[in-house]
Amino acid sequence: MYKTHTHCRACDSTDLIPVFDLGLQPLANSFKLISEEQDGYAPLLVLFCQKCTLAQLSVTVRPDLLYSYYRYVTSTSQTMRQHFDWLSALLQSEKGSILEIGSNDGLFLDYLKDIGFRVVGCDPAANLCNIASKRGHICVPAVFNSQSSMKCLEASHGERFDAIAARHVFCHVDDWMDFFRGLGAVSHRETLICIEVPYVADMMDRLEFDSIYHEHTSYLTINAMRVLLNRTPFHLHRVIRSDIHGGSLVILIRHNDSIHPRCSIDIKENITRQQWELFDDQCRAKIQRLRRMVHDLIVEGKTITGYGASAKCTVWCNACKFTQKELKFVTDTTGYKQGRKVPGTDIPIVDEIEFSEERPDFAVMFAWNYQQEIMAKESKFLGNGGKFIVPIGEIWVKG
Ligand code: DWN
Repeated sequence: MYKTHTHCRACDSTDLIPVFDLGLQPLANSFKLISEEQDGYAPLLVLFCQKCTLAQLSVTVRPDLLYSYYRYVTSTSQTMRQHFDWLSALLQSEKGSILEIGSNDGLFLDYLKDIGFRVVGCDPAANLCNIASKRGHICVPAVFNSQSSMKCLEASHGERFDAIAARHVFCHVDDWMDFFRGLGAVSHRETLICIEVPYVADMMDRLEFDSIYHEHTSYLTINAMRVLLNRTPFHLHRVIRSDIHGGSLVILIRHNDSIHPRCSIDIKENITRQQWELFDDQCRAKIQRLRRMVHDLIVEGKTITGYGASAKCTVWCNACKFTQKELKFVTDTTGYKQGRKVPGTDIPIVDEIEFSEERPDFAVMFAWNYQQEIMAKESKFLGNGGKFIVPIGEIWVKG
C-alpha cells in the first residue's frame, strides 16, 4: 500500500529526523459508506531534512489508492473564484496553450479557456476527468510523469505548451525528478511553469497540522525548491505568496536557457528542526484543547456538529478521536461525500439542509480556509444563537 523513504526527495540526503508523528491514520479522502469498513491505514510521520529543510512523510501511499476515484472536487466557493481570477490574470500574458496538471473537475480550465488559452487537463481521477470532459475540455486521465507527459503532448497534437499550471499537486508527487522530466518533455524554452503549493512556513505559524496527511508527501520550503531545481534544467523565476488554502506559494519556474530575466525573491525563511519541535508541542496542546472543549460542551448538554468534510476534518477527528457521540454529523456541500462517513470515524456526512434543520449549538469549522465566506453564508445559524468553533491558529469561538 505504501513505500518507505530514507532519502530526501529534494537533495537526496539521508540526514532525516522525525519531527511530527500522528501514528497510523486513515487516508483523508477515503470516504466509505456508513456500512463499509475503513481500510487503508498508513503511518503519518514527518521527517525533516537537516540539509535542505524539506519536510516529507516517511511513506508514500500508492497514488492509485489515493486518486483513481477522488471525492474532493475543486471548490466553487467565492474565495476560490477570486483566487482563480487572480491566478489566471497572472498567467494571461503567456497566451497560446496551457496544460493544467491535476485539473480536477476542470473548473480552473474554464477560467483559462475564458481568457483565451487552448487548454488540456491531466488528472488521475477518472470520475473527475469525465466531469471535465463534459465541460468541453480534453483531459488526460493519468498521474503526470515522464510517461504520461507523452499523452499530454498527443492531446495537444504534438505542440509543446506555452504555460503549465500545477495547483496543489506538486507536494502530492513522489518522484520529483521524473516529474521534471515530464515537464521538460511538454515545454519549450520560454514556457512558464506555475506551481502552487501549501507553504510550510504558514502551516507552522498557524499550527495547521491538519494539512498533514498522506496525500501531502512533502512540506516545501523555497530553499528546498531551489536545491531541487539545481538538479534540473529549470530555475526559480519568481515566488509569490497567496492566502489560499491556509497560506500558499505560487512558484514560477522557467528553463535555464529562457531569455526572461530572473526576478529576485525577497521572502525570508528560516525553517529549523527547533521550529518543528515547537510546532509538535503546540499542535499536541491544540488537539487536547479542542478535545476538552468539545467534551465539556457535551457534558453541558450542547449539540455539536462539524462543518466541511475536508481532508483537514479527517485529520482533526482522528487526532481528537471524535465519534458520533461528540460530533453528531459533519455537513458538506459535496455530493460525492454526502451519505458517507468521515474516514476512520462513525461520523456521518450530511447535506446543508440537515445542518439548517438540526440547528446545533456549535459547529466546528473544518473548512476554516473559507471562514469569512462561511460566516457570511451562515448568518441564519449565527442569528439563531449558533456558534462556530474555528481551529486556525488558536481555537476561536465565533458567533
Ligand atoms: O491538496 C488538496 C487541497 C488543495 O484540497 C487536497 N489534498 C484535498 C483538498 O483539501 P481539503 O479537503 O482540506 O480542501 P478544502 O477545499 O478545504 O475542503 C473544504 C470542504 O468543505 C469541501 O468538501 C467543500 C466543503 N464546503 C462546504 O461544505 N461548505 C466548503 C464551503 C466553502 C462551504 O460553504
